[in-house]
Amino acid sequence: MKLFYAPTSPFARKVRVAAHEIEVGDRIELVLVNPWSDAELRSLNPLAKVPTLVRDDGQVLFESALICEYLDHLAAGGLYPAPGEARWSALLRQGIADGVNAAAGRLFADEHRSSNERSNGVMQRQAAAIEAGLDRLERDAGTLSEGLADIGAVSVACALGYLDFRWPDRAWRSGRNGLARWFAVVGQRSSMVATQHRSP
Ligand SMILES: N[C@@H](CCC(=O)N[C@@H](CS)C(=O)NCC(=O)O)C(=O)O
Repeated sequence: MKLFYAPTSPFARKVRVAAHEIEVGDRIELVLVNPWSDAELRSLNPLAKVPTLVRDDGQVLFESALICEYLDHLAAGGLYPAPGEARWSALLRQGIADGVNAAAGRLFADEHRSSNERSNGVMQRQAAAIEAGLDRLERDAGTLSEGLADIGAVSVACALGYLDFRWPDRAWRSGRNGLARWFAVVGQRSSMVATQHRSP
């Protein structure tokens, strides 16, 4: 399989961390691309976004949530609890973490636009989504898996890692001791260390 990715993408990192945790990483060839300019990526995925997975049979999957579920199915990985509260909680966490990442990505991009190309109102809305999303995750931080054993925990770890990458000085840990303590542990896992963000 080939995974088209960018080293700055928290969604691509989520797939890579999940693959590592369920031990399917060695079946994936990584293809580094710039999603803004890569013509092959556009030909595979009409949205030209990373992550995009080309399966061994040539079929193409995109959307990190789908790719993670596909890999988990291939590897019988167990990142998805059976239908019930544990599953709803894991998928809700994935949704919140992905939303935080989407807001953080837009905010970071806006911060690098000139003041006449950006809207303060939109930027405030993205910042509010990040803060409120983190507060919501903090509420149940005590039940997050320290083994990154489900897709919710993988997703939350990648969202926190992305904030540290984009804004090393942003005090997201302040008032969020549960998330901070948890991330200090899971951030050391080999899946997280092997997939650290870096500027291309
Ligand atoms: N919902 C998508 C989001 C993917 C996404 O937004 N990827 C960004 C990089 S973090 C991207 O490829 N952006 C390029 C673009 O928007 O053209 C997923 O979960 O895979």
